[in-house]
Amino acid sequence: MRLFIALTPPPELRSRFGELSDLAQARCGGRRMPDANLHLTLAFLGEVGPARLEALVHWVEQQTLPPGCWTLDRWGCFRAPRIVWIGGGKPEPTLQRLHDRLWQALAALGFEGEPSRYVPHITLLRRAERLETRELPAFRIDWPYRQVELIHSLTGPGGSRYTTLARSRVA
Ligand code: 2AM
Repeated sequence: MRLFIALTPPPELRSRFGELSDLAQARCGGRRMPDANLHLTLAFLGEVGPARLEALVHWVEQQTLPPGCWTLDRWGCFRAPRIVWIGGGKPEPTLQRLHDRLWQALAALGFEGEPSRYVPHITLLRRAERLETRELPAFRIDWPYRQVELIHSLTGPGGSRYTTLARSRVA
């Protein structure tokens, strides 16, 4: 199973991110992510077999996060996969610590693959035709978060379908 650990936005933020997706698509073209799929990946785990899945679910369900708030105010793109995203203009130390703490624990559970540089982002468009984000309107969204989710990604012809398998505890 293809798995990742992510923060998922509350409904009111999903629709604001969706509005930004519409603006981005009008300018950049490409494939817009459905609002229901918008998320911030903290750890992409790749293919995970059933034996490790059980340990992972158990571990996620035992976690309680220090609550944090991520400020999004920046458009960005990844050129090779032609992704347009939103993220933070400033590094977010709480998010970085959460990412590091997750990967420390994941390494102890036998997972590898921590990226050398973590760029927190929410993918809005894939296969963009024009990677021109400079003239898109300025925005600022504060996203308070308290919980991570372990998510299963099933890729089909119509895109990815996400299912939450476990949630951390809320303090
Ligand atoms: P992306 O949006 O930048 O592609 C599910 O695929 C999530 O895991 C996405 O948020 C994706 O980021 C992220 N991810 C990180 N590394 C990945 C990889 N090597 N392959 C696919 N998805 C990856």
